[in-house]
Amino acid sequence: MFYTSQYVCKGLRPFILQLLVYLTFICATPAMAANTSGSLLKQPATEITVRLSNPANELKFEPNHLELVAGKRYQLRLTNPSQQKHYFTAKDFADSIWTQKVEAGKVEIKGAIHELELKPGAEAEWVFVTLKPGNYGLRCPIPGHTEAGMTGEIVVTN
Ligand SMILES: [Cu+2]
Repeated sequence: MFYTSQYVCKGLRPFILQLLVYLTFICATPAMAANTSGSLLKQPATEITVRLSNPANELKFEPNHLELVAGKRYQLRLTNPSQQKHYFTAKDFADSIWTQKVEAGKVEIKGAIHELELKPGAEAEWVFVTLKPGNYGLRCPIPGHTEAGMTGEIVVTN
């Protein structure tokens, strides 16, 4: 009887060790993920300003080429110094990032954002963390604006 239980214990030991390793792995993974996203959110944001058109009402983004790095936090300030409304539309880009918030006036919007419309003189701040490297298109979809060159490119590198 004594020998039997000792034998069982010896046989179980590697299994228990394996189970412990497995459980540690399961427990560590969500904790590590939470830590990673926490530190991504805490890093200082790089500020970038993009103007939608200009006081001369030219149909373009200034600048129209953005180079970002994946895994970094950005504060994208959008302004519209022209006399008509414009859109900042970069749907694939918006799908590839994690939006922390958009601030416009006294309103702070949380959650996924796909497109921003800026009325003449408006300003908005989009705070996000880039996740997926890629080349993403930017445009203003108001009829005639994309065609006139109100387009741009957002490049996210590793
Ligand atoms: Cu426009």
